[in-house]
Amino acid sequence: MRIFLSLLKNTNPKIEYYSRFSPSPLSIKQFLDFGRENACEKTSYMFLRKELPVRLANTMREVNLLPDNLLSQPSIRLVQKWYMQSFVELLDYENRKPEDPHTLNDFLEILIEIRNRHNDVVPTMAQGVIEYKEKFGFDPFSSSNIQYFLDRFYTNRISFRMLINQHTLLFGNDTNPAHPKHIGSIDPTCSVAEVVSGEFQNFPVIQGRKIKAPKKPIQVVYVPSHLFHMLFELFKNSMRATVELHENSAEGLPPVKARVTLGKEDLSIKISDRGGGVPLRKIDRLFNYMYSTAPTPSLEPGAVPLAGFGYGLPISRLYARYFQGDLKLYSMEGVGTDAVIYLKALSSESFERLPVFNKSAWRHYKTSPEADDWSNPSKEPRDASKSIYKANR
Ligand code: W6P
Repeated sequence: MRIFLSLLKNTNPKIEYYSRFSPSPLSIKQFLDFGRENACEKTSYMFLRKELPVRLANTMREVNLLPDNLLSQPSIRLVQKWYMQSFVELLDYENRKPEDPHTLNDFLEILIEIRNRHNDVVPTMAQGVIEYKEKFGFDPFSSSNIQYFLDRFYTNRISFRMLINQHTLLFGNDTNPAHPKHIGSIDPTCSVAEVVSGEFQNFPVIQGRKIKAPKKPIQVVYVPSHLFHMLFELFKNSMRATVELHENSAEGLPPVKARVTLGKEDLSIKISDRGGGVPLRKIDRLFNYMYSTAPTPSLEPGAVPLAGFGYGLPISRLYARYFQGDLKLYSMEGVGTDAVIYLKALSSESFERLPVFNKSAWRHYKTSPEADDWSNPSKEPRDASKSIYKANR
């Protein structure tokens, strides 16, 4: 039965073929240069008709390594079906010449269809994790596996949508008249403080409060929607903590402060709150997918969890890491939390950070956890079967 299942999983030779290629990471500078210098639709087409199937196949092979208990959940099956359909649709273009009159337009249309098909991947996967947790409970091993997988899977998705968006924005009809300077989804002079103060002054808690704008504007070549996603999430968390701690205090609410700095390597954005902080032990949980997906009995059948389900922080961190940055929390319990977004200052250094399906990734799923090699706080005698002195393997 087991052999049969694994055969079934890998029957598609095209997935096998494309998954043998590693994705080709692009830097923001490359995205920009390509979009600027009288961008060539044919070149973009020739690149994407190979690169998109490569990225899809890499991630599909990895989905297949998930434990059967998780793979068999209906939501996960549905997501798998979407990926397979999009993959097959792209294969249509393997032999279609860009010179043929309909190729480029058909390709544009199919990209938009694919993007729409995958709109709900994140909440649907979240639903799958809930289904799994309800049936099999929470255990550290599956939690760390799911964490590893979803970080890679969602990064792949971010990158996939980045590629599609660049192509459709540059060559489709949906050019954005509000932002004529933007190259696709990239703002070559993204003013960070403007995104911070401009967008978030409308928050009720922050209105009329200090958002210190830096004297000289700090700019970066970046995707404003990614930056907005991260900042929105951090402000939301800071303000929630602030309001919850100070609800009944006479002094009112302590401000949420933002600070932006530019160094040689890093552009850093710090959001500081006085919301009481989070104990160190609980910080990791804020980024944990399995921990953050609370089973909700009130969810109607077929309905899908929405925002506020706790995927905001881990996915914001993926956005930061996608272009070689990071997102970190520094909290002091009893006081408050500093959240820092790190971005690469130079667009030539912000290469896409992409998951690669290889032996080393495979090993993550297929090797069982070893005994912990750090002491356990419990005073119980340790499990003798795991002792090196019992049996030297
Ligand atoms: C908190 C918890 C948190 C998460 C992320 C960002 C800011 C904050 N503040 O208390």
